Amino acid sequence: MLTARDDLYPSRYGQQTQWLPRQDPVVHGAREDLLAAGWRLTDIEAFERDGFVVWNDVFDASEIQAMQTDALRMRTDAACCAAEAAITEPGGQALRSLFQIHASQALWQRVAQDDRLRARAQALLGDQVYIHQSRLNYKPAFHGQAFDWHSDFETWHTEDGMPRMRAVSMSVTLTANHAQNGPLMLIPGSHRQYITCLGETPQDHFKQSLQRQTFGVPSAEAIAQMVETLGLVTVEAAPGAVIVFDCNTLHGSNGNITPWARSNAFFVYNAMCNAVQDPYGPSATRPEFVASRAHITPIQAPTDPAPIAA
Ligand code: 6CS
Ligand code: FE
Repeated sequence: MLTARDDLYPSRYGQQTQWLPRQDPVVHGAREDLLAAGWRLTDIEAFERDGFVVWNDVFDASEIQAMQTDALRMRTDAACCAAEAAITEPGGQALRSLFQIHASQALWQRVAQDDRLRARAQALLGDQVYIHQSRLNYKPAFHGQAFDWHSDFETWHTEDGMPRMRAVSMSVTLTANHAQNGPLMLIPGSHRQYITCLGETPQDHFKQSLQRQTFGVPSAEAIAQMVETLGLVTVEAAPGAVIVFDCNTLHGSNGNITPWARSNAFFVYNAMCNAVQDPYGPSATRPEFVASRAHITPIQAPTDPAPIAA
């Protein structure tokens, strides 16, 4: 009999990488609910098999224009850039990420509530959902730096106390994601195994990991073996696409030295029944801007269903 605090996914202990089996479904909801929310059957099958799926042309040009305008506004807004939720690129001043955009900015709250995201996440996870984390990753032209290979769930479980694999990320492409400007790379099928990481979590790890994550990342050998077996997919997409990926799908992205920013807005939907508890690792809880904890309530449909506009 499992107790509520049994840790099915222990990580960052011992000397050896372990490959543990996933003990949670990938698609939690009923197929008819996913279809009713706008999932196509081929997408459901792809998500189940690969741990991600890409929807093109979800948001139209005017909606993307509104998001791009607001992303640029926030990037030059002194209050936004001074906030704890603003993370600069390692060793530089360029803005790398702006967290908690769903809670601090009206436009992004509206995007997070949108049926094309929220309703589809709710159907996939088979429960009401809340935003565990949101962020705008700017990956600026010339200065955008890499995101090392990782499973988000490994961090959210170990450092935030997310019990099970019942969360999904939805990444809206605000600019063209080319092969050259540091697009998201994913390992198809990697969501089915949980690769434990080595090394103990440093104190206040988020102050380093959000700039460059070196703990809670699988070993190079494990990544090489996964890629050898499963391959590697680079997502190239026009603005307005949505990259939907399971919380445990291994992903990363290269730096960006091109003149073209690769800016994406990420919303992480977690099932209410999977709300974060105490961290499963030894570290202290992370701040609210990285992991919602203080007021966990289901995200609702937009009160104003008008198209997204600045
Ligand atoms: O620590 C986190 O929660 C963040 N780190 C990465 C590299 N991806 C997920 C999330 O943004
Ligand atoms: Fe990530």
